[in-house]
Amino acid sequence: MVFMSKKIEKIRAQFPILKQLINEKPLIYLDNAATTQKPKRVIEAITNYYTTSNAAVYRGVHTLSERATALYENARTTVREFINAKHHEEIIFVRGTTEAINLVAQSYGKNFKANDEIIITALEHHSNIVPWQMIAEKIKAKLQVVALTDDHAIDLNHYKKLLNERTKIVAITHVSNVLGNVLPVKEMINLAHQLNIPVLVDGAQAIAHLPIDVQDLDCDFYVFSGHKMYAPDGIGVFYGKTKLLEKMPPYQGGGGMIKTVNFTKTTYADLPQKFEAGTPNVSGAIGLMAAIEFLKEIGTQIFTHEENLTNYAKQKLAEINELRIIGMQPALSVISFTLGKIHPHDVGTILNSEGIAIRAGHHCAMPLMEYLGLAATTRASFAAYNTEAEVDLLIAGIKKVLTIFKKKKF
Ligand code: 7TS
Repeated sequence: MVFMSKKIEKIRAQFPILKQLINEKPLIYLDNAATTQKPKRVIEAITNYYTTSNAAVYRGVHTLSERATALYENARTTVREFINAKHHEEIIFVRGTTEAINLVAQSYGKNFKANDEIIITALEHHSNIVPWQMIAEKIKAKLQVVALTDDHAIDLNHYKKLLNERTKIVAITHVSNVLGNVLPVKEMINLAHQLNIPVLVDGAQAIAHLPIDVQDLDCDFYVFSGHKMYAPDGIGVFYGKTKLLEKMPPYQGGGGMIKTVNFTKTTYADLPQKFEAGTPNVSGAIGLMAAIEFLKEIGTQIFTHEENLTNYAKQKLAEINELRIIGMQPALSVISFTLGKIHPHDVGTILNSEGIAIRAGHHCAMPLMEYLGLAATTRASFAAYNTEAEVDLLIAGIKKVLTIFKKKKF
């Protein structure tokens, strides 16, 4: 434990933003499921790039362009190794999870026909619902939603019943952004593959908290956002198996994604450029590479720290009578709760006055909220730099909320 807390202190020291006071209290940042803070090496990698190497990639014959291209492709290699993808061209840089899912829905979805079926789950973020709805509406396909069991796990029997020869794709989150539960994705992939159905896994909430091996999972697509794994905004990863990517039409047209263009016919570039139209986010990719180096350096034992911290927080929160933890499954780094009849926005505002940042609302998962019979929850989510002492201050903050509302006789 002493060893671990020294390690966490070392990690914290790498995050300049954590050193500030908010409302005269030390910042306690517990909104990591929304976005994580950035370590110095990520900030420095971006500054360095703009100080020494900034140029348009692929297009120039000059030194800076060559340097920028090499860095951009190194970032791709770093991502490939990080998720254990087989081929370099299977890593496509996108804006984030949302863009990656839209890409698959618009491109892979081009083959869908009326009455085809798309399977998602009741736990999905809007990003893994709306793009499918859009394509389903256009071609009159059907969205099928896997139900949850009474204890909020995926109902695998229902899933098995939904899988059939009309199913064209399964799109599932790896970890819920509201309840924090880890889905049995490997088993779900295996079941879909028995019917030759491809599976997209939304890894937005998993990538910073679990080791990811896309070959071991055998998923067909894996997507995630850099900003939830200590990297900058506006950069994300779309992984796809080569044989599927080769068959898919480009999602966007423009510069960089072509071989030849004339006014009657355009031929497309090979992978991965086929899916990277326009000037890419080079500094973002370099920031992502630095974030992966950071994650590699802190090592996977940090995941155990996050798990212990989540369990500790759950145990402490459960001791508060008025508080109800939402979700009955073991959680990974995310805890949602309600506090009597106090609105989560009020909880969030009072916690903010104590320097504590949490999220309140529907967490872009309105169908799940409806399923749970709730309008909103308060959500605390953890990252590598959070500590037990911060959880204790969260608990004290929540007790303060209760005291304020008791005085108001709410
Ligand atoms: N999928 C999941 C499971 C998510 O949690 C999020 C973002 C997204 C997709 C979309 O990611 P983006 O980077 O493309 O926006 N989730 C949250 C959240 O829980 N609070 O703020 C954003």
